[in-house]
Amino acid sequence: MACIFCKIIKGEIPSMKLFESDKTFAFLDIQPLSYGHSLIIPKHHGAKLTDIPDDQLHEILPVAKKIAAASGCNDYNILQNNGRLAHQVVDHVHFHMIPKPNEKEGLGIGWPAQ
Ligand code: IU
Repeated sequence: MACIFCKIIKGEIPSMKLFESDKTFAFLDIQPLSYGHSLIIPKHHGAKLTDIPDDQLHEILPVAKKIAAASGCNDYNILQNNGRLAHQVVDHVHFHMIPKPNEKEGLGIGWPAQ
């Protein structure tokens, strides 16, 4: 299995894990666009959204909401790059949660602005 995100799920490659269930895995992005930039992924391997069964996607947004809330982050983007023209680089479906820190207050308690 050459997929790097499958290796992260299995623990063969270390990650800063934020959440795990039988269907879903979340970890900090290795090249964050902002402090707390996280990736929420289905464990089911598939390059594109159409490759993932619907029942494997149900937890994605609730987990993204939980991670954002736990970090005290109220302003954030959730995005999913699907396909090369949409700037997808890693061929395992993933959703970005990208915090938009408030310049004065940062992300909330314990999460400084960058
Ligand atoms: P994209 O949506 O496929 O363009 O984004 C891939 C993301 O995966 C990007 O933000 C990378 O920094 C991130 N990433 C990672 O967190 N860990 C890795 O080992 C690899 C990529 I490869």
